[in-house]
Amino acid sequence: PVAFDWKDPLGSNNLFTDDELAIAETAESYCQERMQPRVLAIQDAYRHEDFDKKILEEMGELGLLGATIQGYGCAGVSSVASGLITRAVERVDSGYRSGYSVQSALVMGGIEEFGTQEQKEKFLPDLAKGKLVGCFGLTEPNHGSDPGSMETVAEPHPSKKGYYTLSGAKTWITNSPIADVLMVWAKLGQNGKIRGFLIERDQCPPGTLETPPIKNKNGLRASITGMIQLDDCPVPEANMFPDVEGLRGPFSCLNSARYGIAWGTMGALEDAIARTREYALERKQFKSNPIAKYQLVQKKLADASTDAAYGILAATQIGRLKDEGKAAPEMISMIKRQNCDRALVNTRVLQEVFGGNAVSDEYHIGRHVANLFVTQTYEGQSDIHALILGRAITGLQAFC
Ligand code: TGC
Ligand code: FAD
Repeated sequence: PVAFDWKDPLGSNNLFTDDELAIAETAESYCQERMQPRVLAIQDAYRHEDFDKKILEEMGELGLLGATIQGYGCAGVSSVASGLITRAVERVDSGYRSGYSVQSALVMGGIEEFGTQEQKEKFLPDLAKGKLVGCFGLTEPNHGSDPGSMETVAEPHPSKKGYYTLSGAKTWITNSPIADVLMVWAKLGQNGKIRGFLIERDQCPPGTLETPPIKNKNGLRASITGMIQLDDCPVPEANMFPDVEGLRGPFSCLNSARYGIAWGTMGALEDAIARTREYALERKQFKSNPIAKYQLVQKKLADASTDAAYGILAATQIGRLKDEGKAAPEMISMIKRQNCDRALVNTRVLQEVFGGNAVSDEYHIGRHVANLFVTQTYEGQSDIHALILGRAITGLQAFC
């Protein structure tokens, strides 16, 4: 009989091409050999909320940033290969995956899809190298799940021809305190249509752009998060996306990022499974039995492995459809919601296997649980994705 591999329960590796497996190997080696020795550093990052910007440069050197983009120094790989990279990064920490996703899927992906030729040539090569850091500003203090009600406004500049001024506030923005290029979505004062702008920090006059960090988070602490405060910030019209208006712009960027999260969360869950298995085999209670021998512990591992294996198969399927232009946004909502929910529920249950040690961050399981709560919340909270699916199933809108 074929041997069962607990690390790949449903044999998903058989679905990947040789190129995809080679890219996964590069990403896993980087993450395990160069990130993993920094585990204590990661815990330092987690304890001290310190994001190591150099990680983006290192990923850039390996060609992992914006990897699906053709040209501009990007690797031009399949969506499944990019999913495998994302899974490798989040196996280490969701915060690093967050920094990587924002750079690759939201910022680079958005510029590739909606940018002018000049914008692509100006920004993509340095974003691909990690020399420029990007962020994506959609959420506002009063408008999270409902970004269509945003208040940030772009008005024609009163004195500078060919310029807009942007005013308003974005919050909970990954990478904003360290971003060089800020993709901000704002409503045009003239007609209320949402447009995308690329703000260059070094071009902003003093006092027009502030990006204070949001400190004391209880999840995603290895990622840097902040606000974007705009006070009549001048932005050239040449930095506006020319042809896309309305929510289709930001939501198209989100399709790729949500797809990536569906992969990434499976990496975090797989790491939680591996750590729990190892702990349960070593920890003995009652007549020197490893706790892994007990049925209730085995069921927790069986449930988690099943959800991880199913989640990877679903993400692979959507990746293939995406490259063929056959992935509906609702399919992405389905895997984003399911994989984030199952990763969170299972890691929370696996946490129990560690007993009191689960409370120590040195066992990593609590870090994954706290991080995975955030993944279930951003890029559309799970209940919002349920409503997106409910609307597609019934034809009835339940948001308001
Ligand atoms: P709705 O009427 O549904 O749509 C408005 C327009 O947008 C189009 N559209 C899409 N286009 C492409 N892809 C999609 N997935 C799309 N979804 C909608 C739609 O066709 C329509 O176009 P048009 O041309 O007819 O105007 O808009 P609504 O206001 O009713 O939306 C409701 C809802 C709930 C679906 C939506 O607002 C939503 O998804 N809310 C969740 C908000 C969200 O996801 N925010 C994410 C912020 S970014 C972030 O969290 C980054 S974290 C990254 C990290 O750190 O890893
Ligand atoms: P709310 O919209 O206030 O929702 C609160 C609760 O109410 C949720 O459970 C929601 O599901 C529920 N709810 C809302 N409306 C309905 C309804 N109609 N029916 C049923 N339930 C409803 N945003 C960015 O733009 N860029 C980023 O880079 C970014 N990074 C982030 C990083 C972190 C660490 C975090 C925590 C958030 C980040 N976000 C970012 C913001 C994130 O996308 C929002 O937090 C998310 O979209 C939810 O919005 P909200 O927090 O305003 O919650």
